[in-house]
Amino acid sequence: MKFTDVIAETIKANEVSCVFGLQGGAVVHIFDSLEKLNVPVVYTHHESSAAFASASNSKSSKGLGCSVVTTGPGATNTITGLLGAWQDSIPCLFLSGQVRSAHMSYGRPVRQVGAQEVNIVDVVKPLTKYAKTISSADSIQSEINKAIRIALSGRPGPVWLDLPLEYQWTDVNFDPKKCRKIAPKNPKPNLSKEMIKFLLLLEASKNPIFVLGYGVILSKSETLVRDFIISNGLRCVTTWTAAGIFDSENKHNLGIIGMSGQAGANKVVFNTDLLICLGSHLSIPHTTTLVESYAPKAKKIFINIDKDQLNNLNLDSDLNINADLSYFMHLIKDIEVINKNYKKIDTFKKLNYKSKPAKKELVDPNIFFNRLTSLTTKKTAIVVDGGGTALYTGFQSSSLDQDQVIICSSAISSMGTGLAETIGSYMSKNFKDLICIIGDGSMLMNIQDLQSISDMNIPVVICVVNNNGYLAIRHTQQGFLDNKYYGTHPEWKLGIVNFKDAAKAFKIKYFALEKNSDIDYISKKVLGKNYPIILEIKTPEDQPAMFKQRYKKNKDGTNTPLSLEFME
Ligand SMILES: Cc1ncc(C[n+]2csc(CCOP(=O)(O)OP(=O)(O)O)c2C)c(N)n1
Ligand SMILES: [Mg+2]
Repeated sequence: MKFTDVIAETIKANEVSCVFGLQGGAVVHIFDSLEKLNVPVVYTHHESSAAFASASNSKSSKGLGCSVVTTGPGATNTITGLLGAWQDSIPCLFLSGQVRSAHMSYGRPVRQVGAQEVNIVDVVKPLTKYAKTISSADSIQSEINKAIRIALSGRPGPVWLDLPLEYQWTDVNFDPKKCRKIAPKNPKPNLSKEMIKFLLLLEASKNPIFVLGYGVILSKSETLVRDFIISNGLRCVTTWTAAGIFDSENKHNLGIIGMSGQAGANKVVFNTDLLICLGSHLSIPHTTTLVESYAPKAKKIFINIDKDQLNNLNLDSDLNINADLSYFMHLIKDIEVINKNYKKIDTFKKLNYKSKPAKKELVDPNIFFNRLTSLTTKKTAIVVDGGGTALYTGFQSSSLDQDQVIICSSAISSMGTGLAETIGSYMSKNFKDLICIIGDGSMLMNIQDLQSISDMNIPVVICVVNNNGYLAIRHTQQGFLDNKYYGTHPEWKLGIVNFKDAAKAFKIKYFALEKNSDIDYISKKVLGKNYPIILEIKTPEDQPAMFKQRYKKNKDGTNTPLSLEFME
């Protein structure tokens, strides 16, 4: 069988719901084989979009993501998306076309040999679990199987295979038995010692709080975790992207923690005597840099599949359990937890949302987004772009139903991810409706993705928060640089497009929301449609986030950061 047909057969056998990529001389054979086999392929207008879309597709389909890109700049254009997949632990297979082996610079003291050639494997190695240039055509089946197994096993993450051109049309042996769906391989360690300590800590705690991280979703343990917490009358908080595990309104769920999280949920963490972190290592964006004083009254337990991560926690830990979370949950699922009291802690939940329009004449993005998301159907994916207001509003104001997903490349928090992530999530076919929230500045960073959204007629409401440029950065310039808004405002050398004109250029329907009193009417008008809509939200140029970490002003003019207990 042709080498690239083996690749296509393996991608199909692994139930990849869509491949994202962009053409080039070094990948035409791969795309041809995929198309021949009717594997869904979306051709994006930038390789960075292909990478973001494939990671989002993996998150939304709970399966393997896949990108195909050409040699040289095609490959390097994926790096930010690759970094996102690496840091968010998303299993993605990246395939790059390469020049012929004889024209590769690898191992030679030169910068380039072949046309548009780069030794991509050395570039991506630090951001992948496995990266290899194929060096014999016949090894393709075993290499691709190995790469997929590594991507899915342990703490998931991206893998990369680089495919020299001359192999791509070679005929290779094909064994249908070897071309199959690869299952992750995770050990089931003996945890008897750890379990005793876990049970003692749990028993001694008056008000244990479970912190649900993205590992709960990656290990497909949502139901086990939910059932355990509900049946034992326990309470949890979630990290940003784990927010869809419970309804926002569910009494067992006390909200989203972290710097762009909610005030009440953060207060919960500071008032418990035990934190049980499931699939979260409590990264700095969740704790702030004040790690020594984070949740000082609480003993801390971390259950994580990644041993290296457990050995490099930012916080002091009382118990580390190195295991696959679904295995751990099976071990504890029949335990009965008694005598817990959440009377005081439950009162903090009401601090999670405050609706107070900052300026009457324009729209408060928090009131808008809370209302819009509360009107959505169950099968909605909420895509939160990584820049500025979108990030804060998306997490602080979303009203979520259980099993809705919040898609966000939260670890990299990169501007301009949202549109591509919308495309990736849509192609999972798991969501009927999509909402994307994105800043005006971030939208311009990857505006080419509107062409794909328009061509594919994706049923998404793209909520563009217009505050005339980069508000998040203006806040910093205001505080530290005497209001000199270089590069963050149209009067300071940062132009912003007219979104109504842009929508027209991409043949997408456009609405504007200009005042709070229209929120209900416009929200109902844009939801539930079977085509894309750009909804421009006109917000004040100085709209503050609903909650922020606070700083204490010192007499000498310096600021001291306060812990998230005092977020407001
Ligand atoms: C790729 C990338 N470059 C730079 C930044 C730094 N950054 C964070 S927020 C922001 C401004 C985002 O502007 P916009 O999308 O309009 O959101 P706003 O802050 O105005 O709400 C910038 C430049 C980033 N997060 N990602
Ligand atoms: Mg902006």
